[in-house]
Amino acid sequence: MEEVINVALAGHVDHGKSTLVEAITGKFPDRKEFELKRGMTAILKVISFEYKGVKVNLLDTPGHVDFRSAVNLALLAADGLILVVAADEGVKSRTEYITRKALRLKLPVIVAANKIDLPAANPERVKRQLMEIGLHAPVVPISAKMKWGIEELLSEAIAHIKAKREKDKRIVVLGHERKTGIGQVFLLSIRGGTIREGEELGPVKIRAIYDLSMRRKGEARAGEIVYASMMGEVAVGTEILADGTIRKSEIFTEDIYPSKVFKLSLDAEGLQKAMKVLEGLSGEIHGFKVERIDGGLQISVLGDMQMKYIEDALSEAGISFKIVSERRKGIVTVAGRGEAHVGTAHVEVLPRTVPRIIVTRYDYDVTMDFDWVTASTVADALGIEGMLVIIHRGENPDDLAEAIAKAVEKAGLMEVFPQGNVVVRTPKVSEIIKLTYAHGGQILESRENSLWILLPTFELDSFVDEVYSVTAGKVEVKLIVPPKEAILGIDPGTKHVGLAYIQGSTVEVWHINFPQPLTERKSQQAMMSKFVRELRLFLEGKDKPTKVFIGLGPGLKYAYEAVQRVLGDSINVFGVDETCTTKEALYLISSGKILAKRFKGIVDHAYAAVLIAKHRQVVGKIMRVRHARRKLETYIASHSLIGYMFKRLAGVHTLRDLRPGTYIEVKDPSYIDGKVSKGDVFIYWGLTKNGVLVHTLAGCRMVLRWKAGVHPERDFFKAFSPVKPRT
Ligand SMILES: Nc1nc2c(ncn2[C@@H]2O[C@H](COP(=O)(O)OP(=O)(O)OP(=O)(O)O)[C@@H](O)[C@H]2O)c(=O)[nH]1
Ligand SMILES: [Mg+2]
Repeated sequence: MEEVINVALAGHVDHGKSTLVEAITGKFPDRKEFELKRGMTAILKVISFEYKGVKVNLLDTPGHVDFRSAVNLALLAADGLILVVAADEGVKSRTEYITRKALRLKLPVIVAANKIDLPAANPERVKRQLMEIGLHAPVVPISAKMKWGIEELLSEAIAHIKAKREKDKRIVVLGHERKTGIGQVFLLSIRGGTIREGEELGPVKIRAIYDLSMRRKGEARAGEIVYASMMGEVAVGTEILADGTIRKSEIFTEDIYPSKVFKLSLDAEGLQKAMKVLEGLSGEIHGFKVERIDGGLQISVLGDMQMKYIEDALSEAGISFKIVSERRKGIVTVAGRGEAHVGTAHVEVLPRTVPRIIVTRYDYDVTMDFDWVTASTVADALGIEGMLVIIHRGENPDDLAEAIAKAVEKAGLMEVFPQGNVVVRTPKVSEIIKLTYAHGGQILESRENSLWILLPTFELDSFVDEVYSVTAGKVEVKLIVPPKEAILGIDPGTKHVGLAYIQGSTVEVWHINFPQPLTERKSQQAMMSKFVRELRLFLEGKDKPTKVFIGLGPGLKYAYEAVQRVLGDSINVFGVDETCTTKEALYLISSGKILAKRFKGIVDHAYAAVLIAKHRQVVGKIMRVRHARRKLETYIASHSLIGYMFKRLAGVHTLRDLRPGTYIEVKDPSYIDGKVSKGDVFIYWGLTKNGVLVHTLAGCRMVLRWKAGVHPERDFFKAFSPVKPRT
């Protein structure tokens, strides 16, 4: 049989993937009206051609973020990737996203630096930018439009991308569509094993197999992508394994949670038709959800562009509808724009629709957009994702945290819906599958009589109720608490690096001192060896971390490199910006709450890592966050690993006795203007004209204002009690 290789084409929107397909095969792949109208690919397409005796399946993917699930799918079915980067624009957010995924999957990558016919094209810069994010791959300068460099690109691809045939049977469901005269067919990528007509594959049975030109064939082997008509249903993104079990591939489901909800009003007839259309669409675009509501439909989508696709499809089917409301959900973004100056810091936050925070730091030597780095304590505490934080200036982490919180508050934002895991064991599996989809859930794995399901937590209650009712109680339902992950936190300086290893409720920290700064050219290699050696030592005998959080410090790129050298490049690395965590960690350590092996150069990001790990359990609902800063501090205080304990400090009854730096606990919040609660603890620094200057335990400086009529001297000890940490 001839050799088949599957090559995914992916990259940022408009960087020229589809034009490249045309340059290679002579056929422009976009066909849908939506696609042609907007010049944008929306659905995954497989285009086959022969090159030097090898059959190549090209998987053209959309670049727009709302259709990202198609990229995830293509990577699942690919032996390698041609990463298309417009050389005039360089590496953009989607380029980095795809690069990260490909590195994780260890896919061979060839970079097509496209549009070199444009004067601004700079393929060298593309190469450099990709190297900075860890991709060392051949870069072939091309112009898809002028058909330059196509031959070079193909021979490079054939040389590097080899057919990967898995031993065990594995079939990935890439999509489904209707074909005239046949009905529904599924697009299947056979990654391992062989399938034959008449065969039962888990929940489905294969009726007929067709090649991509719809020619009937009796069987399909590993490496092929074919259509199949089947009895039964199986969702896009599902993998079917040798023993008939099915699972939702993690790489397909991750990061495609709906973020926006539209309500449509429709009449009864329109509603029937719309449901049919939407069912069909689930084979083309993924990640959206539909629910019937009073008077119409509620559609959750990944973003506006996906909604446009749905609207177009409904209109084309002659269905009239009206959008009556739209709101954000799930992945949340900052609604507006906020800017704040605090002390040394000047930050800006901007809305962003991708589910991550991008932190750009102009004042460090690392100036790329940290698309691969993504988290911040601030965002965790407030449950915001999808904001862009631009730090223009700010050496002091406290100032930065305060400024970010202020800017976020100005911008107005919402909270996140988390997901929960459930295992349901019952013979009535198909009923449960229906229920799962009706509740916006996903099947992660299914085995005989049990299903492992991922559900939005706010659906859990009603889901479980309905599970009991459809199974008449003959069911076992288990909620799963995610395993205790091991997390590595790194605070990357250039002369001192802090390390934290967190697993469950134990935290261990370590500190590396470099005799010469990491930035010093001459000694860099020796310092890096020291870094790698000590990191290895630190991790010895521990479980391998599943996530690494690196602070956005000046030594970031060295830390990243050391992590890759010790843990490999498939590890998930996140960046944490510097917030109120230093003092927090110091506090925990000084009160013996963290097992410190050495004290100097304490690991501030350890704490951020703890918060971020916890974030996944945060329960939230749509709301505007008011008092962002206070919320942040409360969050930090209430989510601290062990919690703060204070007891009364005896012998302090007058302001003269109250030394700056003393902890004070709010006794009666009614004296204070603003939202503090009884029991909140601050660090006292003095009185201001109309309030009390304090630091929060998280290290943020603030003034607690008195309510009108309060007499500071007389009322201070009615409002606060001096306390000291209980050790
Ligand atoms: N000058 C120049 N323009 C190009 C080249 N390749 C593509 N383009 C143009 O870039 C635009 C986008 O091209 P597409 O091929 O649709 O880009 P895409 O990456 O498939 O876009 P999405 O599918 O939406 O992500 C079109 O206007 C193309 O004509 C090139 O080599 N040179
Ligand atoms: Mg395209």
